[in-house]
Amino acid sequence: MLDHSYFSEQIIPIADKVLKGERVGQEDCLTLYRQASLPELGVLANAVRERWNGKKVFFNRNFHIEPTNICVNKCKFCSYRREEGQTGSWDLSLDEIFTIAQHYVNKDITEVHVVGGVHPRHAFDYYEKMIGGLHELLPQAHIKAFTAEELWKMAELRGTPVADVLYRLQELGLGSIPGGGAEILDDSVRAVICAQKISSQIWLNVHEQVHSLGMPSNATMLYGHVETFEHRVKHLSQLRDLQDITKGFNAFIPLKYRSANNELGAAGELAVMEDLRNLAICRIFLENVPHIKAYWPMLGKSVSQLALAFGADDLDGTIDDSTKIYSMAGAHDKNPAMSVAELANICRSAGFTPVERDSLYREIKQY
Ligand code: V47
Repeated sequence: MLDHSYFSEQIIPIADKVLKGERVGQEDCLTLYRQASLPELGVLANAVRERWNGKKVFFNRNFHIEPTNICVNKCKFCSYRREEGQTGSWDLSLDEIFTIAQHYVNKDITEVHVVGGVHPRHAFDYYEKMIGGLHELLPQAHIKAFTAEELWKMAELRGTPVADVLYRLQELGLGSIPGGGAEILDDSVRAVICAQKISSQIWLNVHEQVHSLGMPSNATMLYGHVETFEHRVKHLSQLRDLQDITKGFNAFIPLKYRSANNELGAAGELAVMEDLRNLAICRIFLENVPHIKAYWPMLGKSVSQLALAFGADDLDGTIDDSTKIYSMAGAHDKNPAMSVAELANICRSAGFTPVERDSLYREIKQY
């Protein structure tokens, strides 16, 4: 049992709950955001991470495909979207997508992550052929594709319920969906930062439907812009409630708002200390979600390594310089790629056991 004199007076009752394995409430969570010190949060987050994952840190061998940056939404935090025909826009044909995937045939990749803008016109058969074709080319790889936002708008354009879209894509090889598009699950915040996006309720509902088809998903939270601590707590609370029902979230990924080249830029960026505090609080509050991911292309390698001491147990993957979303928003690594050896070294030198995983967190190899 830990010495309670380590914690300040207002944190002791919360620390007690966490260390006994009890759930903390929304008010507790606010108190943590307002008053807990980084070392206090580190101890508590680590207790929760060790209960789930011991000393293991997971990563996988993955790459991204970003089919288009043309998007009907005009999110204020986005540095990536372009109008159709605008300089810097792209819209890959199926052949171009398969050429990228071809490069990974016979390589030991276990996951392809597909995410892009919400294109105004692509018919559903473009997405069907994309998923079917990727599955055929890379049958050993898990396909994690399309955010709830993309899927909902696909269904709207097709004129069918999103359930039909999900069912059809699953038939063709979709394995899970990524956690993007959640931003902050509060419609007043969404009205400011991503007014055209689906509502909070729809985002949650799409994930619930994904889970009911037996597919897992992830959840993100874009933090550090106009939201308050109360909004973050509301966001986390809704995720925790859904997880109680479905148990379908594999990982939670806090995404630090990056301010370069977007309209919210004036808001600046949070200090690293706040990133670590936030990550630890998310780990503590979401005690029913097995994994917390420190997404290194966004956070950078050194902060991601630090994050392992504040509740994170997953580093995403090798990436292979296949994503532009974060470098366009000002993330430092302009060509994000890491070898398995480098990932393993990051874990080991921080005192953790590196574990290569598949997309369902089954262990492939310990290093
Ligand atoms: O929803 C966009 C975020 C998300 C910025 O599931 C930004 O494993 C910060 O969801 N600053 C998409 N963030 C990416 C995503 C994701 C990433 C890694 C792993 C997984 C997973 C999912 O990127 C968007 C948005 O929240 N984003 N612009 C920006 N300027």
